[in-house]
Amino acid sequence: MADETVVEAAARIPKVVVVVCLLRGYKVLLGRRRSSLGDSMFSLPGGHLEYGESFEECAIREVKEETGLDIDQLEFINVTNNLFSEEGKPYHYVVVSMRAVLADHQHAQNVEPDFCDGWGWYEWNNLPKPLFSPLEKAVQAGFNPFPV
Ligand code: IPR
Ligand code: MG
Repeated sequence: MADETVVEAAARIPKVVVVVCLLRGYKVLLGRRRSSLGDSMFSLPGGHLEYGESFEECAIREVKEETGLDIDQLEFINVTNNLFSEEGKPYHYVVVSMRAVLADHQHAQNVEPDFCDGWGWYEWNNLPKPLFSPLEKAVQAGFNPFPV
């Protein structure tokens, strides 16, 4: 398309992100996004897979960058293909979901306040609204990060 901007063209390239379900009891850690994409919506910690990273490495790095938490013993949950739009702009994300169980003494810090209002623990059966599109879609499809 002749009139397409570089930013618009980049948005049409599918991207891989790794999100992490940090579990404590029957709660999960969510933060309210500060971003042009999914602003004010509740989201799992996570972000873009960098060149050469494993899913585990990406999960550990993103959780550290965003919450200050050190996590290990990560488990792969699933991968979903997400095509959604925000204010009419289409986005295509392949979302890899991982999980890790957190001990009581570990506390999340809001390391990137420009990108997140803060982290909180939410009961899986009483999640806050609105959820960010990929998470909302997964929940609607019956996604449950807790081990059976
Ligand atoms: P980064 O890499 O900045 O943490 O990405 P993000 O959190 O803005 O995006 C990850 C979620 C996808 C689905 C937009
Ligand atoms: Mg992120």
